[in-house]
Amino acid sequence: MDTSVATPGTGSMFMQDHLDALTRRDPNQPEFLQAVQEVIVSLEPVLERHPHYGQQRVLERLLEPERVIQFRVPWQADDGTVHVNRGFRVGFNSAIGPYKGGLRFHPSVNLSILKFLAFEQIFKNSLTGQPIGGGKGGSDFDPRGRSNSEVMRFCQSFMTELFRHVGHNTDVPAGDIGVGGREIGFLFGQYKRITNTFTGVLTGRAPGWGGSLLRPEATGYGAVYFAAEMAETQGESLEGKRCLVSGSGNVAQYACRKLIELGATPITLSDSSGWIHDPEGITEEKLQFVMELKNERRGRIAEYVERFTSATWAPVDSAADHHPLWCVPADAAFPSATQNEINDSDAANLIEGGVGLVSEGANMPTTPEAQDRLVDAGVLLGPGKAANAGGVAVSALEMAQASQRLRWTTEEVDRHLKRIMHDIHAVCLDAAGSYGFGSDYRHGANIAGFRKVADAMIDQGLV
Ligand code: NDP
Ligand code: 2IT
Repeated sequence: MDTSVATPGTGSMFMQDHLDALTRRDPNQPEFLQAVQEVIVSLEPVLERHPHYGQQRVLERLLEPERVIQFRVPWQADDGTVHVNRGFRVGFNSAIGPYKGGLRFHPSVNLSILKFLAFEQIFKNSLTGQPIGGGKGGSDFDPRGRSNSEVMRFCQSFMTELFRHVGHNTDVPAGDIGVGGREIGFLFGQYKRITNTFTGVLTGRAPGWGGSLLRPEATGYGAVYFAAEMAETQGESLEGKRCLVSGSGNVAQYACRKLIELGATPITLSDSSGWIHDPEGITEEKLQFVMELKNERRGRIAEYVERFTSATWAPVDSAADHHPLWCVPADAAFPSATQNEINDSDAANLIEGGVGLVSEGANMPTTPEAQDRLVDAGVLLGPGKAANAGGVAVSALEMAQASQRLRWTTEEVDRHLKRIMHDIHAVCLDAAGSYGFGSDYRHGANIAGFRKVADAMIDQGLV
């Protein structure tokens, strides 16, 4: 199907043409279309001011992944039963570096979700200022309730196909939902065995075998550093702020830790079964319990209230039009679970509850309508592409350390992370301001991320 648009040009009609063409081509990829729409609305003034982007059809080229790999992942459970899952890797854009982005293991994984994540990763990685392209991958495998041996066999089978498509100079995966240190270990072991090489092909490795210190912490810490930067524009800090955090995995845990360190008070956490509210605050001691519960015992957040009686737990009603976590009165919110977890009703509840700042630890956690509502109400909204870029930024630092065969100290990595988050914040505001979007971080992130990649694509010709 020819999906090219009539004449390269600019304007809302031109942007709508792009979306219509994309919708005709991929009608069953709602998450991908949503992610593209969010970016496209920012680019109109950019294409107007720089007509060569249109003449070179940069947008059409950018919207099509360079490559999409799908493969079968057969594996055997402990009880002897045979299972078959789908594996994917999307290499979306390599204009500024090797594909870089996480692997997600979750039953909901499909091509639409991975294309949205890989597409966003292009802009996020560009914003970090590091030489990394955009990619993402994963599987519809559900690690929940599976033994370590089952997870190992699954990871080995997954890598037995993936190995031929990745490499430290080609494509460097890392973790995302359902993929943490345990899975990275199993994946790395199999890659090393098959290829007879010990390289920096995956990030998020343990510090004892090539990982960077502070990589596990980086996404959550970075989202809080970004929030602190946003607060500072109002002459404020995070100290004393009551904070809503969703999720209870990697990003949520380390967002909580940094909030506590900075004198703020996280008061909620969640998982896909329910959520907890601890009005007395989640302290470092309580967080240690959550980390042991989620990372070692792989239990449910409901257990929190058995241990800490100051808190309440409630189940999630997936049919409800809002999530009660976002109704709790607070000053700031850190959505750190999954995409579209804040809808328009949730946004109204956040505003009603006094939230003045939202820093997106998750990828695309806020629906477009909810984003508009928040921004229109004057809430500072740090988009995931910018606010959660700390994770991939420290992954790129891990790549640098692997190339140097050196390990930096925690302090050194943290200094880089803080500087990178500071720079991303500044670049977003600068780009938003220069293209007429005031201080709207969403447009700033899209524009600054886009320009660097677009220029690189033009420099490298039609490839
Ligand atoms: P984890 O697997 O460590 O934790 C995910 C958490 O979110 C769990 O509490 C999980 O609950 C919950 N969750 C996942 N899917 C859903 C769902 N469909 N509905 C409700 N709750 C859900 O993942 P991470 O913390 O690494 O990732 C969280 C978010 O942050 C994702 O959007 C990811 O893309 C993003 N991100 C992660 C980075 C990283 O470095 N890890 C970097 C940048 C962004 P349950 O256990 O019940 O499934
Ligand atoms: O969404 C993300 O940025 C990640 N899951 C981390 C990617 C990485 O390569 O560290």
